[in-house]
Amino acid sequence: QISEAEVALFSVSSYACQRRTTLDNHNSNLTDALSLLAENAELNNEDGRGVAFRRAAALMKALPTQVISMSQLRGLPCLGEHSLRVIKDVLENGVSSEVESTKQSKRYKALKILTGIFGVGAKTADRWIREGIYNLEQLRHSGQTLNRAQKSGLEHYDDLNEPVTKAEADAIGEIVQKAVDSVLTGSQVALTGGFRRGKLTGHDVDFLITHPEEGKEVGLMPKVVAWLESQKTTRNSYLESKDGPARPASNMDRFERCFSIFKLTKGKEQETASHKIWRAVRVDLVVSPISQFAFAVLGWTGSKLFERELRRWAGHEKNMSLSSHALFDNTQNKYLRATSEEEIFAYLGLEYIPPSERNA
Ligand code: TTP
Ligand code: MN
Ligand code: MN
Ligand code: MN
Repeated sequence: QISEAEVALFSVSSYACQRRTTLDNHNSNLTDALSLLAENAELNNEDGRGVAFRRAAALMKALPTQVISMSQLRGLPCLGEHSLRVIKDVLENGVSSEVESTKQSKRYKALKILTGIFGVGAKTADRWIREGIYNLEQLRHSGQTLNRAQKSGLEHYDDLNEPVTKAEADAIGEIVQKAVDSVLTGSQVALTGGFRRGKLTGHDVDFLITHPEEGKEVGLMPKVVAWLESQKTTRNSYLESKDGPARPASNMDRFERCFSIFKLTKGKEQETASHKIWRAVRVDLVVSPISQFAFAVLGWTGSKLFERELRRWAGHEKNMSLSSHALFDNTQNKYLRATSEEEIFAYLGLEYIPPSERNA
């Protein structure tokens, strides 16, 4: 038994954007459990619960050592009654009974499988489950009408559920750069998302595209997509996109964006038993005007929780509104211009946190 005086105590900010969260996680047994419950809540459209579990998981990720005793958690923020119960279960029994029963549940398994299809969200999956569809086989034989993206997602299901490696992300980056160079000289491509935070694998590859001359980026996305589509005969090509190339974006933000699937030629060493010489990879492309570029880079680098916490900090602590386009100061009633992420953190009164420490 370890006495209370011997256990390490932690002092941690309640805002993830005030913490340095690297990929070096000392409590993955706890964060895996909390993340699974967060995911389950999100899959069931229980957003409040999802955020609560995400915040608890993010707090545990930020702790500098492994937690071995509940007494170490005293006074820590972000840990609600439910999260504490899950943590206690894992510390005492090695696993959380709630996590184990969730993992085994027919509904959770079906939601995971169905939302694993590109273009299928929690609402569609729920509707299918209510119609008795629990897996891909049942979906294929159900006569459900699938849109183009979903058809493509089903066709490339295994590829798209296999993690993307950094090497593959770099290869995709070269293709995107080539496409962008071909349609508008001087355009710039920046890697965002998890790979910018130093992750070694991802579920997709995220890129932000801009041009140093304001306005030149208008209409760039459809041109880039057309170029990629024209490469159908070459070894690397573009397969399908979810949002039409030039369609106005959803309510998330107003950038031209394209959630797409690329066909990436495999290196010799990666060729599989199936002798397929290419694999499908999810790629997100976003175009931003140069005046908004710093905000877009910050907004698309993530993690999702880090972004959420930045916006919460801005609103609650600074009376400012932060988006992937701009920062508005409600007190001064004006937009604050920035050309770097460092400037945005400074406006927010936050110590600069580099991408590799935004893995909340
Ligand atoms: P994701 O690509 O979903 O996540 P990720 O790159 O952190 O992790 P993964 O390895 O699983 O791909 O999103 C990256 C960032 O993009 C995320 O922090 C928030 C932002 N984002 C938006 O701003 N709008 C959107 O519609 C989406 C999907 C993401
Ligand atoms: Mn460490
Ligand atoms: Mn990503
Ligand atoms: Mn993405």
